Amino acid sequence: MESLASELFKVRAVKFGNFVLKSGISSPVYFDLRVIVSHPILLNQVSELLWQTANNAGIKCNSVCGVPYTALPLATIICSSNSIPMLIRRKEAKDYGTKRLVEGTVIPGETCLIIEDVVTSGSSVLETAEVLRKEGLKVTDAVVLLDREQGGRARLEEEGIHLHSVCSLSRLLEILHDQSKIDNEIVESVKTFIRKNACPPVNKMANGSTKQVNNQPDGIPNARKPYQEISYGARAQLPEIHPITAQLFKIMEKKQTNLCLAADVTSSKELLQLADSLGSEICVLKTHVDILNDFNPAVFKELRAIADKHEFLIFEDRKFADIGNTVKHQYEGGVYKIALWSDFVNAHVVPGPGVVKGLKEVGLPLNRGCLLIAEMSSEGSLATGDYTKAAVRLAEEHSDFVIGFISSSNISNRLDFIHMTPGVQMQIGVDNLGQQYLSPEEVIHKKASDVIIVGRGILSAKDCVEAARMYKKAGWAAYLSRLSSVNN
Ligand code: S5P
Repeated sequence: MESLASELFKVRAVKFGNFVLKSGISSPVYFDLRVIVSHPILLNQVSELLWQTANNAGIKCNSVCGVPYTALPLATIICSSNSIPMLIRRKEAKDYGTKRLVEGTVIPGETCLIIEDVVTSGSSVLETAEVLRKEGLKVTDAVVLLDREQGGRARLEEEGIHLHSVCSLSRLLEILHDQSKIDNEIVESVKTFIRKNACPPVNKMANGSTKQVNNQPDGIPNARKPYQEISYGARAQLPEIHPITAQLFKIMEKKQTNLCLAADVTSSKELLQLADSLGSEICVLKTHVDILNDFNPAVFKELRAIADKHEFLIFEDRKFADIGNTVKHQYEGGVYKIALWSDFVNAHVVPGPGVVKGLKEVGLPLNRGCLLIAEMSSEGSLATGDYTKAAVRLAEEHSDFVIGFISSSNISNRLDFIHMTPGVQMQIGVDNLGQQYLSPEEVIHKKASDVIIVGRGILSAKDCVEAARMYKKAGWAAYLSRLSSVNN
């Protein structure tokens, strides 16, 4: 164990410092076991230790399944070296062919052992166990390399799964301390962090399912706590952030702008002219391709070139709202071929998960992203309360593709999600069709959104460039005052 700990430290699979986690919490320790695939000796050593731990615990199993993705190579090595059948759990069911969630030969009634790299709350192991159990398999044990001791063991036990760990976080700290790799101060700060961040208890529901207790304030799921505030630039560096969100945060920091232009014009020439003259003021240009009177594909080639020149992203505000199979075609094909030129799109959540799954099939291979419309700026909007909460949950379940929300305020404490808010003008009020306007200060500072979306506030001005500069300045000032008021 001593040599393994020292190797993990050496290859930076375990790091000490200050790491902002997706939840916005700063952690003094961070594990990234994905790196071990680049170190074959270590990879074999970890696999061997996992299997030894299973044997020492007297576990009998018919097959082994690694929690995707980090534990997949570990399970493969274990199965190959010990001649045990392996099962692979898919994260997504394929839309074609066999539609299986588990690959390999499943014999209902047999026992499958789960392998995982790190356990915190136990939720990843549970997710995999649920899928295997639905196939009729028995899941009674899981073997993990590292138990962070944050409540995962107890949670799994409640679900009938015994957790066996090769090493606990406290043991790892002890070994690294003995090897003089970390000092007392680090050991204490990690221990305090673990104590304070134990996972919340679990509610047993009447129907037998379990649900994490929401201990966040004000009924909105995971509303951001005021002390969790970091810059756009720092958010770009968050672990496992979507590449589009990372790119967007970097652009915002570099150009000092959180302004998205709603380029609601009906001629292509006007669209391109606007993009070029306002490009340096904005981080995103939002289009409604279907309002152009003279659309042709060459326009979007040109728009892409302008976007690259001025460094902004293109967001087609298509508001997809159909079943998965239809939105797939709408996104990929037709005359507009939106997926070809738009960095990200948005979708209503009214159809349920299918709309995201359909879009994802097209967008994921192209590295595109999607915002979910969790709230709307129009008077009498029905997107409120439970609907908004459902949108947040859907985003969390598909964060490999969903990059954030269209919402009037901050609705998720995950700092890797971006919040974009339309209905912004200097002059607050309502237009004659029910569009409601708030000021940049209100939206960015008070409501803690990230990006202001401005259309007519700029487009109806005498001088669009000057108006865009004014919104850019106001949005950025509101962001700076939010940062300083929260962090001081
Ligand atoms: O709730 C919403 C969502 C969106 S994306 N309310 C909105 O107004 N929008 C879009 O933002 C709308 O389609 C339009 O393109 C832009 C607002 O334009 P403005 O002229 O009212 O600033």
